[in-house]
Amino acid sequence: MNYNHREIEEKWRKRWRETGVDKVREDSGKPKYYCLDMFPYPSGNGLHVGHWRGYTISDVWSRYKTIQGYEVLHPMGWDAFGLPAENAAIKLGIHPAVSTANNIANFKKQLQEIGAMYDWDREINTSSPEFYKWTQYFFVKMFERGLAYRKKMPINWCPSCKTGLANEEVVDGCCERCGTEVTKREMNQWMLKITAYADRLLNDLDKLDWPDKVKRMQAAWIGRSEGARIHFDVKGTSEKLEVFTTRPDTLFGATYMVLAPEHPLVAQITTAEQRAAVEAYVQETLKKSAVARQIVDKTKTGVFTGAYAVHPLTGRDLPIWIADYVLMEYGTGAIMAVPAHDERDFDFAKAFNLPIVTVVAPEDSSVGDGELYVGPGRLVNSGPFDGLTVEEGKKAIVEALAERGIGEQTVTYRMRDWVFARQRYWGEPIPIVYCDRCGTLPVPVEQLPVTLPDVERYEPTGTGESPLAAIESFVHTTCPKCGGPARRETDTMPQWAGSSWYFLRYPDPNNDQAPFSKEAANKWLPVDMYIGGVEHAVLHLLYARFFTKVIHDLGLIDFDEPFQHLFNQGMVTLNGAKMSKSKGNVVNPEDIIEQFGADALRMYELFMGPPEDDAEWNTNGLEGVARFLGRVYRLVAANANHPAATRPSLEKLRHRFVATLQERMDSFRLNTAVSAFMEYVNALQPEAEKGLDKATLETLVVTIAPFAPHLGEELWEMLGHTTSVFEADWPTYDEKWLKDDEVEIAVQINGRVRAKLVVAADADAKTAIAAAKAAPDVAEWLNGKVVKKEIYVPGRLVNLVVQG
Ligand code: ANZ
Ligand code: ZN
Repeated sequence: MNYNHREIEEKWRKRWRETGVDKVREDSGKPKYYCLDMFPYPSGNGLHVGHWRGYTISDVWSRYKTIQGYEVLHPMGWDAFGLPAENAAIKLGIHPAVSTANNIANFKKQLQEIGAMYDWDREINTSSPEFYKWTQYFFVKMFERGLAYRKKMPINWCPSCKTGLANEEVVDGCCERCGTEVTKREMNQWMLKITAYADRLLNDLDKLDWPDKVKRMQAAWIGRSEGARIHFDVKGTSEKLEVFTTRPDTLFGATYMVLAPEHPLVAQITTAEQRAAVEAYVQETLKKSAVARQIVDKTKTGVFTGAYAVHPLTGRDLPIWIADYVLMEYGTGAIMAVPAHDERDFDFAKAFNLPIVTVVAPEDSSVGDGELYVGPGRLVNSGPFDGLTVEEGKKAIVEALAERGIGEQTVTYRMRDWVFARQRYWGEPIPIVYCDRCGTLPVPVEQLPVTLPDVERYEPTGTGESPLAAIESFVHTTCPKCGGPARRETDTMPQWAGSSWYFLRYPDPNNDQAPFSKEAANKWLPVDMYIGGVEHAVLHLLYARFFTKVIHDLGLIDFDEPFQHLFNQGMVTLNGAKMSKSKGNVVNPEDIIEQFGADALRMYELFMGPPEDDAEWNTNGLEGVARFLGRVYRLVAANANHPAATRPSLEKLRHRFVATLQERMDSFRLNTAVSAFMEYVNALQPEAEKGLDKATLETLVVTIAPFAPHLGEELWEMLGHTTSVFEADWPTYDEKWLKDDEVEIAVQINGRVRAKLVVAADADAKTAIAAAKAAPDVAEWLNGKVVKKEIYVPGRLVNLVVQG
């Protein structure tokens, strides 16, 4: 009668493997449910109990949905390309393919130990040619549609990883992976035109059941700004200077212009006297990160170019400066400065003694001339536009400019196109061939995959070329068009490529004719529940949404958003810090499973706290959960062979438990769902002497099975069932058992008990007093008297104070 977790867990894991209980049945006829984990990067460190929080949540949820009657797709795979495997290869001299395979084997073993219900027949690996063939295929399709293009441009360059980085991989001016400060470097880059999808990526956020925080982060990343472009003449030249502004209404307040130091016009317009100062400043700026340059309250620096622009409406001269607070990557890389109404311009004007002209005044004229004012109001000092509101002014001024052909309404995005090339080895080769005669050509689809060749040395060359460039047999190929000699592209795709569409592959993982069949994808997607860390709020989730939209537009799927519901689990901390191998504060799941069992670990992972919040690991808490599972085991075992007859007290507890659990599951409060079991078992304890009935035992076992699947199966078998508990039905409850009890209350008149009355225990004062007054004995007493005061003590008494 003792709970032997080792024996039970081993027994059921073996049984599941034999019966294939976790395999998806495509023909079951049940409604589908796709529950997906963000697949892991198989690192050499293995998984610690912190990683298991997310995997536990998704597995519990998948099993819950299974018992609820859904056909659940809950697959797992490996995001296997990327820098860490390659960096490890350089350090340890092991081929990335070998170390990746070892790491995958270890991860898989670990995941099987938590009893997770993955359908391993659908396992995918982004670094396998069968998979990356299709990643390359999507690149070719994008190339054909003009969505993949090559461009010489300054890119973020990590001097330590010796590779280009996407903007998304630069955090606070440093490389996301190694922390080295990122510099700029001019290189030919493959780019994906994600900006063509900016509006859809923004607008379709509305369709998604995602945490607001994540939606806001994506919206901020896309950064849509409505405004205008305005053209200024550069005085004494034929050059035009174009600015982007969100405040065309303040045009009359522009008193100077600012170019980003990298702006191409700088060299042309700078006067001889100013050249030296300008060049020095440009050099200085190139060393700074975009983030450092944008800090609002930092001291403003800049240099006058010696040149002037002409105000398009007043004809006044506006000195043209360069300053690092204007970024080349945003808008047009140039601004009209309006110091009276923009904080950064205001600080700059103060620092360099430039004029400040107020052109918007608040209705109560509480702000004086030359002071900073960023609020609403009416235009002043703006010639024919005086008196208009800010909104009216924007419209009228843009119209006036548009008539003269020197300005137009426009939208600008913060998001840039996606730098889609890395000068590294361990990634998907970009399937492009260069022919001297035919130009740049995609590798024909029937020749895919372009397989990653073996190399001797993984070190990036540092010349800006990937290690593949040194492999003659890879580089030299024949042109797919003319058959003449040609060269292959040697850059590889970024880490994010495979993860941008892997979720589409699980429904049809072995297809070698297409990335997936349309039918399979349309059947299973969108993903119903996507579970993973909040660190993917922007990059992965944005790229995956972009790929999905492109694939939709290629006609390969009918939906255009991949993940309907997103859940971000909180982190597990130890001593207040995020668990991580590098910090040395990890708890090893193997040890925990050996001592307490996988079921206890699973349940504890949920019990730690609200699933979306960070939670501190506490071994005492885990022990408590393990003891609780022992109690459940003994409670069921003691009654399994001779269940008692049903009785109302058990019925009531059971229906109430099911209702409570249901409510907590539906609102995804999985920690309180675990407490519901504890509350239920506590309430059953006094009933246990009289014995528990079959319905009580089965309800407990079926509902606990998603949380503690090994124990669930064991007890289900003990109750005489020969099929898996996951084929059982989720229990329902009857409202009638939820109604509260009735209680007997006393009715006093002037402090003396005159009658007894039965009311609902949760009756409110009004109902109880009305019932008291209407009671036969009481009504008699009240006859002809005036009730001065009515008091209700819930569950106890009604006191009526009467006169006369
Ligand atoms: C004149 C003006 C007057 C502006 C005013 C603001 C207030 P968001 O909302 O982020 O789109 N700007 C434009 N391009 C820039 C660049 N490359 N680097 C730095 N700043 C730039 O901000 C748009 C505003 O930021 C633009 O509107 C411009 O300043 C500035 F009372 O133009 B504004
Ligand atoms: Zn050719």
